[in-house]
Amino acid sequence: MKMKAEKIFLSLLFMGMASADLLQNPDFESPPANLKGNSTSSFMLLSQSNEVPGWTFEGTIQYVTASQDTSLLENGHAIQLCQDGKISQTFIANGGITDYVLTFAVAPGDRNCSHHVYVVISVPHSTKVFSLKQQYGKETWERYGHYLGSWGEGEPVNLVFQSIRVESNPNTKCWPVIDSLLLKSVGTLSDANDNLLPNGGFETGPDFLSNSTGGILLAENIPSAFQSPLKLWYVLGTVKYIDSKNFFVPQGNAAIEIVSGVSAGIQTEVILKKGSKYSLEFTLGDANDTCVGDFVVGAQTGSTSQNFSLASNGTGSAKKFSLTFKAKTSATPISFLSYTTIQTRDGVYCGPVVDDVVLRASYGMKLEMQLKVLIYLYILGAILYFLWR
Ligand SMILES: [Ca+2]
Repeated sequence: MKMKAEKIFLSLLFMGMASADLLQNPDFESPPANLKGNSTSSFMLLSQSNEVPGWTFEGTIQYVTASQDTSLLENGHAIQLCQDGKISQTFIANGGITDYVLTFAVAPGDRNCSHHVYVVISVPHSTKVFSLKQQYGKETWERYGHYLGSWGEGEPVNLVFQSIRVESNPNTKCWPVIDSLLLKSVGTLSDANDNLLPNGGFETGPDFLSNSTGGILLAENIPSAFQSPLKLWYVLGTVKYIDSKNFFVPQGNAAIEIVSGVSAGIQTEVILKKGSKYSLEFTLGDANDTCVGDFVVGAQTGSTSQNFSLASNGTGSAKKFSLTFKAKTSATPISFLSYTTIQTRDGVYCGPVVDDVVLRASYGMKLEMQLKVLIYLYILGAILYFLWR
């Protein structure tokens, strides 16, 4: 019964909806008109008369076809942003005031040149640079989640992907290749029972790509929980957004795995009653991704921090922890930071999983509230008594 109630609650909480149809040809599977079927080359230079449906471009762009001799096998076809390469598409926002979160896959044009490959994603009033300098997975492709912005019904949004030239040789194969774009609109979160952290279970984040098993990387974003792909939390360092289909997730469909080591993690801020006591409960674990080691996670509430340890044998474990604290200020930051850098035998960066974070007014405060209600009722009763007399 409790499980069922939890499920209903979770589905109510998960207000985001996938909007794959917001973008036209998001995986570049509709080819340019004169693509030769028997072309032996995996890379085809596009010209103004030979565009990819749905997209406009500038500079040097190549249409990439997966073949046996290439590691670029994300989804059949992709786009390489070469020198001064830029592709764009305008989509129309289709909800009330809604946040838009993008998932995309990116790879260097050649397996041997992941360094110094950059992709710039921009929309009106926002630009973000993604670097492939640090490879977190074992595949050539990395998937990222990115907060684009917030727009109202009917607003046109021009989404642009472009390359940056960082190497002296412009003929390099190393230019970035992008694929599998997935745009999601995220509505407001409903109140999560008496949890003061509405997205404490991390169920609202970027959409997972159906053809990918490795999770989605979330790069450090500006310290605003309102401009993050992970609703209400911002990211320090790099974390991985993991799904229950491919990883061990302690609660619901998604959780956070802190993968980039020392002082990386997630943070949010809540408005609390100064001087009152609160309890913070959370689950730490491992994602069942062969991540073996001793995890140390610092849970910070306001200006105080406490470390929690968990020994992982990498087969999927979870343990609940809790702490109580007194709010010293009304705006109180809450964060979970990892103090360990671990790689699996395959060289995949991994680390502690955080999930199911619940913040509540502690028992003392509940009593205080009950007392206030009692006093209020007593005064009301007294007034009524005098009025009736
Ligand atoms: Ca969860």
